[in-house]
Amino acid sequence: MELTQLDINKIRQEFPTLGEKVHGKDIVYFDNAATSQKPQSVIDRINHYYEHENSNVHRGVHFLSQTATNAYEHTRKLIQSMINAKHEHEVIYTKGTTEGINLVAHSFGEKFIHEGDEIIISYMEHHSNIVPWQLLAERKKAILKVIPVNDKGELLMEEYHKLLSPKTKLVSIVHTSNSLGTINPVKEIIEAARKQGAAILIDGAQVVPHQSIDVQELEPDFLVFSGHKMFAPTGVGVLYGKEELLNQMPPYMGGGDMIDTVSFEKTTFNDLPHKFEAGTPNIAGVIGLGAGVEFINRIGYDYISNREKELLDYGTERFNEIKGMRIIGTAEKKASVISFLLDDIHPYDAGTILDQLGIAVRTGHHCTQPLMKRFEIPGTIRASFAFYNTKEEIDKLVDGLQRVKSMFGKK
Ligand code: C6P
Repeated sequence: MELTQLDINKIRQEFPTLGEKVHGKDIVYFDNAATSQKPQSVIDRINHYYEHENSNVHRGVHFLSQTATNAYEHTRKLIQSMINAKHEHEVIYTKGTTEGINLVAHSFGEKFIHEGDEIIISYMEHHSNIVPWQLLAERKKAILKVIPVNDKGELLMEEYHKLLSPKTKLVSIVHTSNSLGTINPVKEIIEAARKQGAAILIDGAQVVPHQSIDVQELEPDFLVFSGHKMFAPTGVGVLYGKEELLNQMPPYMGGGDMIDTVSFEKTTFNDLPHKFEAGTPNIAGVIGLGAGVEFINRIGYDYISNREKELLDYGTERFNEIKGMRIIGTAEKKASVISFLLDDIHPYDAGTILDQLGIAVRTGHHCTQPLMKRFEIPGTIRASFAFYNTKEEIDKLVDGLQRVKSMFGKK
């Protein structure tokens, strides 16, 4: 679908929070990598569920339960089609990316990781894709190996190929870095891991909201992402896993809905996907996630990624006009994230002044402390754009940064 600037203004009106005032100023929201804003259609869909459909799923023959179950399962179909999964039951609902990775670390790790096995991650992983593997490595006496990055914030692929060996049992890599914006060569990463017989998990938290992903083409074993970064509510996300592997993995949590039969002597488990969805799930969240996917479908990934590329290029150009600007993360392939430092001004101070101007950016280590250590910095100021942002908003941020500089007596 071809969208004009006029259309963007109209779409912005669908997001109530984009009309908010902060400290008396029109809000400029550049913290989309932390969480995106929600369109009215998602908010309305959640309200509709609570007002007209509220009931538990998979448990009742009554009308409301059937209605809620249908809506809940409809989202699964939408996700299946969005990522082109072969089977609907390869889509497992989680709380988000973090829970998806922990599920795999526990369940896959329990079955397939043994003493001396190796797990490969990278320097640019979010803590969610580091700590679960560290805990697993400790439990199993396995070894964690880390792919280094160059000064532009790109993976050193020759080092990756050297780290791979028949001992490698799992490679878990972020598709798009939340701190640097780097888009990793996941196809090459997956193919090389596959040759060694290793399983591959892709952390898709920062890609699924921006770019279309086809799991049958890429062929990861697992893909995880969060609803709240893709216009949907918090507390809901997805673990995609290949059927064959998921079937071999033990349950993560025990409880209602994940069982077939229970007796004190022996319990048997439900089929996929329910085996991994114990307890009453986040029904409203899942239904809201479906509305988020429908929103993305309406706008179209092509439009989203083209527009975000335009914003990234414009932002990078404008930021580079500022004296004392140091962009951290200058990879050839980048998503719409600009992380930077300004002279020797502490990111927290800059963030606080920008907030007074109504501008929301994130400051700090962005849950990537090892990466910050690699660049020998305490953290960055991060502006992350969504397709609904505008060049005028970027201009406001640039003016704001000049203001920050002058408050610190910088030329
Ligand atoms: N990054 C950011 O501001 P959860 O919290 O489970 O929805 O997502 C965790 C996560 C995992 N991987 C990547 C690449 C991520 O970016 C995130 C979340 C947010 O950058 C919050 S720290």
